[in-house]
Amino acid sequence: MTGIILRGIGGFYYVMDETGTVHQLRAQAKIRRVKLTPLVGDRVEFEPARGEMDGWLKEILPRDNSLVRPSVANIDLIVLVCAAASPKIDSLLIDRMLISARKAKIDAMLVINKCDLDRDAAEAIKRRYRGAGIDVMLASAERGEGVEELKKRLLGLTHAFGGQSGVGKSSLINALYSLDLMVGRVSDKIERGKHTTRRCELISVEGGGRVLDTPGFSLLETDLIEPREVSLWYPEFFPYEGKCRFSPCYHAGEPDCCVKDALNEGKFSRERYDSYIEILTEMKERWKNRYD
Ligand SMILES: Nc1nc2c(ncn2[C@@H]2O[C@H](COP(=O)(O)OP(=O)(O)OP(=O)(O)O)[C@@H](O)[C@H]2O)c(=O)[nH]1
Ligand SMILES: [Mg+2]
Ligand SMILES: [Zn+2]
Repeated sequence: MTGIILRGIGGFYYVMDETGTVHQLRAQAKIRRVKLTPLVGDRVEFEPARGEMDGWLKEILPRDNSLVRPSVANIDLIVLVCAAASPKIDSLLIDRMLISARKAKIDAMLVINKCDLDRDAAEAIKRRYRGAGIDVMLASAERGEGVEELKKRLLGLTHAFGGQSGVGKSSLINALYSLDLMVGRVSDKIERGKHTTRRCELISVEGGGRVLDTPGFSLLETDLIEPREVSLWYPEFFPYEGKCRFSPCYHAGEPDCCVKDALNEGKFSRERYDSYIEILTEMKERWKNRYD
């Protein structure tokens, strides 16, 4: 039989077949041997439980795509979530997630939640991503703002929510689909989420789509990228690529650099440029040491 993994806990995988029945399965030694970790969203072949006999997950079918963080497979869209305030946005984390999604050929969008707390901050975040090649939407899960519009955008898609802990991923999913997922508090002093959601869980929703709530995270290692290719992950630079005096140009202070000129003319946000420089610097270092 074939099905799709909804979640995995304590060595068991919960797999839904075509009729909607959910099976509890263990992974066969063969899968464990090839060190291929089954992911939520994986399409699999399995042998259902019979009487006293356990059910077994036998084969992971080829993936359309997969991500490490959140760890999921076969999604149509990743909904990156940040908060206008509390917790403060970790822009570099969002930019790293954008690169990971683009590399995995997964469509990404950004939802700026908690607009009710600080509308100006939300608008400032939105401006930062103009030209970044993604849809950006403002929302408040608390007030229901932006929820209907977001729901339309997500209709029929298998979509995963990802981002820092405490930004309101589970709250948004609850508001979108009238669910009752567990929601945590943001601690007052350090303004950090409490890692309320502990595992990925795929849920079927009205309209034929599926939503995946995922645990918040704050660290993300970007895959090694050759330094001269880092700029390819910043769509803001595309109109200027190849027009600088030097080739390749890292757009990091070389003379007659069209990207730097465009930055100074305000064609895209300085914060995005700063995040580019930060990732570029990291990649130069890692590239140099790549055989160590
Ligand atoms: N003011 C305000 N608070 C919100 C909003 N959305 C969520 N919250 C609050 O933010 C806190 C964290 O929400 P969660 O939905 O648990 O956040 P999460 O992103 O799922 O966090 P993890 O599961 O830890 O990754 C809760 O106290 C929510 O009530 C919003 O739009 N406005
Ligand atoms: Mg959550
Ligand atoms: Zn340049």
